[in-house]
Amino acid sequence: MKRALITGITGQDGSYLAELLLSKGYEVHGIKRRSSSINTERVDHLYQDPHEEHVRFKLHYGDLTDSTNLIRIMQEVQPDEVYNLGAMSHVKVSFDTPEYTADVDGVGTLRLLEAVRILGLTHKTRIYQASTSELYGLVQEVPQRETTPFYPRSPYAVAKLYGFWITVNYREAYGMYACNGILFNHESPQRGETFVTRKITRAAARIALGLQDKLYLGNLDAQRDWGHAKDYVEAMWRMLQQEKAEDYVIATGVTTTVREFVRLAFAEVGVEVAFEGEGVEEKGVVAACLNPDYQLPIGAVIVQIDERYFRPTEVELLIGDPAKAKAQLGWEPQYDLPALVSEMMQADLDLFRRDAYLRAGGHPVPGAYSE
Ligand code: NDP
Ligand code: GDR
Repeated sequence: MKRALITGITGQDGSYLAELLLSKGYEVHGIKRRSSSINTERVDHLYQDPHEEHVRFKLHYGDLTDSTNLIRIMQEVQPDEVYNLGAMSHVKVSFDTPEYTADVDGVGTLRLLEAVRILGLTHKTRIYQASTSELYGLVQEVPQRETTPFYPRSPYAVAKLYGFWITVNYREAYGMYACNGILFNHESPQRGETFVTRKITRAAARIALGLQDKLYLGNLDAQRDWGHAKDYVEAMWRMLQQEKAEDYVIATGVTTTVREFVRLAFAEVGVEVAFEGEGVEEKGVVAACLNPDYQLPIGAVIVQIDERYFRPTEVELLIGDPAKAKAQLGWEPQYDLPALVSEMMQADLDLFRRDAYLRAGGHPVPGAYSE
């Protein structure tokens, strides 16, 4: 039985990857951080009572800032495959916490590679590093591919640049099987609530259900190549099953503006959205047309621009070329953007229907966290 160790198992990708590896018969070990509130919600359905026999899913307390902890866990688990998904992964927040982000996302990657090397696991353990399309930053070439020069535009991306190159260096210096997956944005119903897609689908569901009036967003013109996390974790696994370790771009090859994502999400609940310059004159607002089911008045402002969500330096355009992954890994995404938006919207409508019933019954319901 193969054994895998996943950092960041409690995150979006960690939860999908754990499901995938368990379905393939792996024993899955994950590192979770100690927090004052339970942070394992995304993997609770995979929990197995450690007192039972043949347990194939195990969580260990740990942190990418703690080398001795990583070495101990690595020694205990002796994994065949390590997936380094743990990170402070929010680009905007990295401008507020640049030093911590460098420590976790940059030096954290080094700590993990060193743990493998120090323990003499160099030729046993294969390593996947969660690299990112944010490395491309300021546009140098489109579509972006493995050979496109990097130009990072945030403390997050600069930290991930270190993670990328230290992974390449350990592969070349010590003959490790270590790969970078340069993954473009990928989303799902498990996406963190403060990333733009999930922020939009949650708000669209809540507005349609009468639980919220407005959605505040930043740059609507940014363009992203959005895929589904389920497809992307499949690519991670495939990267570690090859003869030779290499780096791969994983993307759909289609780019869409944030504005268009808003339109698609609201269309799922029958709300047609018009933007400034499309019949809406007020600056910085977006209006909604009438939706008879949810009683939204024509012209009601549902999206408003808030400058606090602008970034000091922005990544305007991402569009990836996944040709290498398709040819060498046989990877093909199963989802397109409309299918992704539809799944996210249905999940958020299901999530908030309970709140709508409670409110209809006169009970208080929690407000939405709008960051
Ligand atoms: P999430 O933010 O959903 O998950 C991040 C995970 O990292 C969580 O489990 C989090 O734990 C954990 N983590 C945070 N800080 C530490 C730390 N100091 N030590 C150990 N673990 C830590 O991210 P995603 O699942 O979306 O992304 C997975 C990886 O892929 C990340 O490295 C991200 O940067 C990268 N990436 C993501 C893309 C995307 O579009 N989703 C695209 C390209 C790359 P906790 O739950 O306790 O917060
Ligand atoms: P990104 O994702 O920065 O691409 O990083 P995010 O969803 O945060 O932003 C995408 C684009 O939307 C614009 N935007 C807003 N973003 C947020 N979060 N909130 C808003 O209100 C808002 N309004 C507009 C942003 O400016 C940006 O242009 C994600 C993360 O998962 C990284 O970890 C990963 O490496 C990259 O994707 C690939």
